[in-house]
Amino acid sequence: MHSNLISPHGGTLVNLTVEHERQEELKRLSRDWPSWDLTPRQLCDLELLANGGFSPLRGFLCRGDYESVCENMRLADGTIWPIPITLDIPEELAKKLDNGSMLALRDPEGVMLAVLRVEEVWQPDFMQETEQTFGSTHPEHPGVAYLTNSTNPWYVGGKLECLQLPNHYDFVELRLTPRQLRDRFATMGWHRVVAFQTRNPMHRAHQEITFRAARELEANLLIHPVVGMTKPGDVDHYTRVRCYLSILKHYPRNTAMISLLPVAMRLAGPREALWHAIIRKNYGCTHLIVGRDHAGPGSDSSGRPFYGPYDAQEVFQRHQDELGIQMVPFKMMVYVEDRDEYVPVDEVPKGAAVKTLSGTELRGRLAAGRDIPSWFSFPEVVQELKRTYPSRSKRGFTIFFTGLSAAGKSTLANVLMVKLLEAGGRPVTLLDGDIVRKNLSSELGFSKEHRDLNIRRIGFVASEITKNGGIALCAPIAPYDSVRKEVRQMIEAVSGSGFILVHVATPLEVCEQRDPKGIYAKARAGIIKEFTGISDPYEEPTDAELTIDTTTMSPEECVQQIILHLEKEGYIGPNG
Ligand code: PPS
Repeated sequence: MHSNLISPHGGTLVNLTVEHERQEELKRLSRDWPSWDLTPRQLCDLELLANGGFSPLRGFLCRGDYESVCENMRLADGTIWPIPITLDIPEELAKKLDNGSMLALRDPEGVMLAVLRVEEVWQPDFMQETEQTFGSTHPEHPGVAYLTNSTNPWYVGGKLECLQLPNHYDFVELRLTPRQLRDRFATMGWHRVVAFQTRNPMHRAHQEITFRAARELEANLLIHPVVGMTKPGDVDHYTRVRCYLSILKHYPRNTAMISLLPVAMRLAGPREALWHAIIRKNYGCTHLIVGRDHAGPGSDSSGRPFYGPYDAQEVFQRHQDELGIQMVPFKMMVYVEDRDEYVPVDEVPKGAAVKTLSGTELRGRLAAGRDIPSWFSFPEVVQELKRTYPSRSKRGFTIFFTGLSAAGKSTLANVLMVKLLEAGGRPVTLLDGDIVRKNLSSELGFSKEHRDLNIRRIGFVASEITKNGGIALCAPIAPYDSVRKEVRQMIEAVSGSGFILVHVATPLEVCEQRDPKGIYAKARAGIIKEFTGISDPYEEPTDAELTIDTTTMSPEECVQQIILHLEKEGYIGPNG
């Protein structure tokens, strides 16, 4: 144990907020400066830079520090720092900036939060960054996916002067800054504080870990959940915070507290564990609990984990002395039935029956409206989760028809809509290809770019409907696989599952023969260009939940297949 090496409550804390007078000056001067509206992730990074959570950083990384961090997990001066904190901007803005330029950083409402004194603008090598930071270039790794799909191509580095922290209106009293948390610990006389990092609801296993850690170290406990950005598809932070607050009642009075951490996770596993440690030290903690697969994204779709279960612990161990905060390692906890107790997997008595319940299983039980066992969680937590995740028969969903023109998409969608309305219980919205093109996408043509944009718009509307408990029926041609998958992801992110792709696979010859609008004839004659199936591609889906050929079946028969599928998957009950 090196506890006496650690000064309680953290070390030097950077504070980037400037005095009132300077703030007024910056506001005046900013009229002549370019400005940038921060993305959600950049807002999180800015908040932790501004409040000192990212001490010793004083701004977004410049190239030398960036490359050194990616390669060696250290700033150029050798200080340990494992995650690149960079400000990505589009080329158009990058071209306006030079060493010495000032860039106003604003929130989505246009409020100026900070000013960046530009030192360097450059185009990073994302491939190299993903390899070095995540040890992976797998597109299913959420950190890799973010860097590849959602990051602007230029980075701008420099020091920051901050005017104010980003505004938050939720759980305000629980959002303590590093300074406030350190002061609180000092006031309460908490000298040893063990932090528990989480992006999930806490159940009995987690509570046992925190109990054990606090007991063994004779320390107080800080539940320090991430409420910035976590893995897409995670339980939203509103629900989680309500769960944490209810769990807090199960700890002895004045031994544990909760504060929210507005960090944007990268899910970089071992590197992220070190980063979490530095952040927790800055927030005044002396210890951090590191469990199984800390800050890892789990496994890819073929079941291969991105990181070994205890990689993060090993890396932490190697750097512990220079981090200035200690790790409290935990093996996976399992429930031992005979003892009605959670124990680390390596402490299970020989032959004892153990139980675990995976996240996937938990989601499955909630979706099916089944019970969550009391050995797994607390009734208050289960109740909160059930409120947020009602069973599938009460959730929204999207049925996305795809297929050639005249394949029968609109007919099936219309019949299905009527059947669902007949059954009642949820609002139904039909987003038919033709109707969408008359309203939402009236300015678009049929290039790949415009078709993709059209489908993204439909996907966006459908995801809003699904999120709010409605049924969206979409019926565009949607000829391209990648954008269909994008829409699937968008909708699955808001509803767990809730996306049903129906391939209306009526063959081209039949569609052309039907030709109700005479449109195939025009396409053959070259009057209509880029016509799907004739002069433009249609990529057959390989991920459709249902494939229906309308050549020989009546619309009612086809729709019956869909209804049976919905019943089987629990989206509708026998009575609708
Ligand atoms: S897409 O590819 O999903 O954006 O297409 P979508 O929005 O479904 O629009 C297809 C309807 O527009 C008519 N139309 C064409 N379709 C395909 N290719 C070309 N070039 C084209 N030009 C006009 C066509 O009638 C489609 O209607 P449906 O209802 O599918 O028959």
